[in-house]
Amino acid sequence: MSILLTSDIHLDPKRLDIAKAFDHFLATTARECESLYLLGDIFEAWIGDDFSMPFVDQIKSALRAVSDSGVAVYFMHGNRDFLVGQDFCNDIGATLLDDPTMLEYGGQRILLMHGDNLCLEDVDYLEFRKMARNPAWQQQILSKSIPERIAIAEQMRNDSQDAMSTKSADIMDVTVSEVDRLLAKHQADLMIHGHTHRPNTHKQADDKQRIVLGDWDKSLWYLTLDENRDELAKLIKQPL
Ligand code: LP5
Ligand code: MN
Repeated sequence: MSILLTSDIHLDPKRLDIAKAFDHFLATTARECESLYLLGDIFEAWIGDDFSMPFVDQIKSALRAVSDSGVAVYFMHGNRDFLVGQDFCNDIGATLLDDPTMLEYGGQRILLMHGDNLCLEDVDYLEFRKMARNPAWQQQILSKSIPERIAIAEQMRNDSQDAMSTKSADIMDVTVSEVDRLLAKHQADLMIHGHTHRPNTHKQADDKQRIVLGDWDKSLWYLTLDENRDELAKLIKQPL
């Protein structure tokens, strides 16, 4: 059976077309694999596991149905849903993954990441990341009321958009030497990540490979790994 990986779905109550496509994907394609890896930014924003609304409840039930059907579901944080916690993972029957995580499959060592940590030139973002991933900061944020958290998330999105309008496309892409360093450090053959929204397959140093997942905006993107196929990894794009 194959392994399925996807990221950057950016589920948002304002994009019901994406939510519908994801729901369909979970009810069909995702049921045919042995494990499903969600590699970050599954949600456009996540302000805490204690926030619920019908939109979120429906996604949770759809994910729960996948894990209940026997598919192993894994969740890795992205830079939008880094506040997803153990409660959410318990609710959907998923295992929370570290970034990076090593997956051994089909005789390959495959390094899974969200991808934001690879953008070493984006110094301001990495500063923000350090703050946002600090458990003490997260505790402080999660102790605030839901309306306060919504306001903070909106403020962050505005600040981020302002900041991004001044950054070059290069700064916001991965630092290739960092990819090579991590592939070597972890003795991996292949890296799979999302975040940059630049789906592609890259050759890295020492004959290693990197596959970048795409974001679910105009199309849906996922990757399948199947050891019973000539080509182990296949990046798939489908109409939304
Ligand atoms: O997400 P994307 O692709 O648009 O941009 C990222 C980087 N930006 C971010 C910031 C997030 O988008 C913020 C939104 C998170 C939503 C949910 C969190 C809610 C938790 C808290 C509330 C309960 O990740 C962007 C990168 C880009 O990718 C490419 O890699 O460049 O980085 C930035 O733009 C960061 C800025 O450079 C600097 C920081 C701006 C935020 C400042 C926060 C101020 C907090 C105010 C309230 C206390
Ligand atoms: Mn991201």
